[in-house]
Amino acid sequence: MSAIDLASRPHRRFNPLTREWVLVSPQRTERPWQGQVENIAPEAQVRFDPNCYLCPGSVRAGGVRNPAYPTTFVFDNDFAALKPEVPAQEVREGELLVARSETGRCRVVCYSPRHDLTMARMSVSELRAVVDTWIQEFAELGNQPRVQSVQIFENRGEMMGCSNPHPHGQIWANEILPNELAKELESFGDYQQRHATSLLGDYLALELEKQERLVCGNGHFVALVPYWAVWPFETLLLSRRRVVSLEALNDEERTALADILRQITIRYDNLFQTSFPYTMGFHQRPTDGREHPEFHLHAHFYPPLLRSATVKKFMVGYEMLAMPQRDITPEAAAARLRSVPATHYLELIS
Ligand code: H2U
Ligand code: ZN
Repeated sequence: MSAIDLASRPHRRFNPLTREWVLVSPQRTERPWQGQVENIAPEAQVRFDPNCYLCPGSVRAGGVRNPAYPTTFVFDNDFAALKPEVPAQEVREGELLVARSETGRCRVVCYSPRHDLTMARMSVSELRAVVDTWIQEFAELGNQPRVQSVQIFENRGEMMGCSNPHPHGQIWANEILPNELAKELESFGDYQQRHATSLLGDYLALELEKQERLVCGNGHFVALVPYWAVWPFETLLLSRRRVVSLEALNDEERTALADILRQITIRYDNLFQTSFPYTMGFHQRPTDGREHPEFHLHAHFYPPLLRSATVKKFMVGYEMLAMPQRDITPEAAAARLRSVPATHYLELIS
C-alpha cells in the first residue's frame, strides 16, 4: 500500500494508548454550520465574589466556611461521587447483571484565592503551588491502602460542565483502575515488554524529529497535538524524562510543568480570544503499591471548541454509535496553535 495524503484524504488513525481508532476527514472542514452557537460566559471580572462558594471566607453547601487561604486550598467535595465508607458488596446474577460497591474520595482544589484568574492568567510560581498541591494530594490519597488510582482533572468553562469560574479542579481517588487508565496501563505494559522502552518516550522522540505536531515546550516538557487526537485542538503534555507520576518530578521539572501549563492555556485562550473551555487531567501510575516502571506521566487536554469561540464539536451520531471522527487534521490544529502569540491576548491589550 502506498502512503496516504493525510491532509486531503479520509483515513483512520490508531491511538496506541487506548488502541482505538479515530476517523479523520480533512475534506469536510469547509462544510456549512447552521447548528447551535454557544454563548461563552464572559470572564469573571472581580477578584472576590461574595456569592462564590470557592472564594476565601465563603460558606459552602453544608455550612462549612472556607479559610482565608493565601495560595491553594483543598477540601472534600460536599457532593462527593465516592465515599470512603461503603460496605464491600456485590450483585452478580449470571453474567448479565453485575455490580460492585466502590469506595473512594473526591477532593476539590482551588488554584488561587483570586476569583478572576485561570491557569492562563496565573504566574509560573502561582502554578507551581498548584503542582505542589497536586503532588501532596496524590501522595496522601495514593498511600491509603484501598486507593488504587488517583485522577487529577479540571473542567474549565460552562460548556464542559464547570460549575464556577473560580480557578479550581478536582481529584477523585478510586479503589479500582478507571477505564481510561486501565487501557493505557495495558498498552504501556505491552509496549514495554516488546521494546523495553517507553511507549510515550518513543512517541515523543518521533514527534521531536518530525516537528509537525509540536505546539510548545521547555527543557522538561513538550505539548503537542497527538497523531490520533479526537478533539479539534486536543493536546498531550509529555515529560521529556520518563517518570511515572508527578511525585517523581524533581524541583526543576515541577516548575517546568507549571510553565508548560501556562504556555498551553495561553495559546488556547489566544486561539479564539476567549477563556478557552476544556477538560484536562493527568494520567499517572496506579497507586496499588507497585512501581509501574512501564508508565509515563502525561496530561491530556480535551477542548470542545471547533472553529470559533461559539461553535463546538459534538460527539454524536456516528461518533456515539461507531467511532470518533474529526475534520481538521491534527497537523493543521498544531500549526494553528503554534501560530498564535505566546503572550495572553488580555495582556497584549492592556
Ligand atoms: P466542577 O466545577 O468541576 O463541577 O467542580 C466543583 C465541585 O465543587 C463540584 O463537584 C463541589 C461540586 O460538587 N461543590 C462543593 O463541594 N461544595 C459546594 O458548596 C458547591 C460545589
Ligand atoms: Zn470565587
